[in-house]
Amino acid sequence: WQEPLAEGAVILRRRAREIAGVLYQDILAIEAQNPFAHRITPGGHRMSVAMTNCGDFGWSTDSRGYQYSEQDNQNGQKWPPMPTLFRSLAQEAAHEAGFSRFNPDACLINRYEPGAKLTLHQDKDEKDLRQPIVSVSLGLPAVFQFGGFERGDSTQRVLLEHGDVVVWGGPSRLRYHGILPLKPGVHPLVGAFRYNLTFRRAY
Ligand code: MD5
Ligand code: FE
Repeated sequence: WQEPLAEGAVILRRRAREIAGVLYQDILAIEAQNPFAHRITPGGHRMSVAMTNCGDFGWSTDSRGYQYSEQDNQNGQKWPPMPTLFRSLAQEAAHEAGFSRFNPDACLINRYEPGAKLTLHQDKDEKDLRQPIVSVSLGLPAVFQFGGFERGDSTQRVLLEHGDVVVWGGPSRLRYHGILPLKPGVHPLVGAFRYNLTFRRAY
């Protein structure tokens, strides 16, 4: 069922639950080609979230900054292709939320272990900010922080659980957001992790 969060943002609760097993196998296959890594931010901090990517472009960060690139700067290899099921899920979810022509060229895969968090930030490295972002949560639940258009604005807390899909578009595309430190636990499918797929149109 659909749960509107704010203008342009809608939660499709449990939307990916039935295909979660296949999505997880696809994640493991991507990981085998391009392992999860804790990147170092330009400010010199090691991220608590481990990341990999698939698709034509991947997002990463290093001393030079944040960017999308066709190769992983850690190993010089192209990112693994985006699995067919990833693309169709992202396109269908975007369509259901009213974005009919979404065709992602990048999928960032975040892996959270207990304690891992993502501090409040905006996603604005993509070229066309009219394109939505589709995010898919798997594994352990997390508390998502949904803020306003400035860092200091008050935030709403939303629990995101296994199989939940969120489409972030329109004015909500540029809201500040983050993930509170993950609580320890064990999920029957993925173990002691939360995974989040974020589908983007980088260029
Ligand atoms: C996550 N990931 O759960 C989130 C899901 C990231 C990230 O934030 O940058 O990897 S994507 C949440 C999102 C994206 C774009 C806009 C908004 C939220 N928003 O306006 O709130 O790992
Ligand atoms: Fe983000």
